[in-house]
Amino acid sequence: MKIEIIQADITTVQVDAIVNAANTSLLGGGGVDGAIHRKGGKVILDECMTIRDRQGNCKTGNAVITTAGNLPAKYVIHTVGPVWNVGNNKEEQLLENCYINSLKLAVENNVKTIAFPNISTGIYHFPKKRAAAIAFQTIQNFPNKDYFDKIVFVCFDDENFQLYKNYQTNQ
Ligand code: AR6
Repeated sequence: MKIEIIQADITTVQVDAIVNAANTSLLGGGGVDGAIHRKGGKVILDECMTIRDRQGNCKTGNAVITTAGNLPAKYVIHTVGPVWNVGNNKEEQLLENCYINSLKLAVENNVKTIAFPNISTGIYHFPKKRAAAIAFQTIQNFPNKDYFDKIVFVCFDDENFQLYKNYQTNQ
């Protein structure tokens, strides 16, 4: 399994699945979630609504999958990151769960290439350095990691891009 780090808008990335940093409603929002729904089109929202009708809200740390509408990817895996609250609400474990549950769904859907945004590090204010370490460690510890051809960390802001590059260099 190859790990790639790029600085880009995740809606332009050509992989089997991109991951969305969603919220429990699954109905869209700002940040990367807004960009994915805007560019992917209504089909993504329709599928999210069908999932909501079936199971209700998506709990923090869990993930669901839809098709990707007009995006170059085949699927969008929507996961709900924790809102950072001084670290007292199991935020680290919940962020780890986001990566694990997204990877599990990917394996179940024959996704061989997957791109992750820096979940929770925008509107949800998770400290970026800790989030980067969790992202790397969780992927490296995933039992089925060699199932994947490629896992891409898509950084948007300069700070995250530098942190991910440094983390990889210093390993
Ligand atoms: N491509 C890749 N990364 C992006 C993009 C993009 N187009 N746009 C932003 N980022 P955020 P969260 C980065 O706020 O913190 C939404 O309203 C951004 O720089 O999108 O998990 C949801 O509906 C940051 O590093 O997600 C939720 O309510 C990272 O994506 C809430 O925000 C995550 O930032 C989720 O907050």
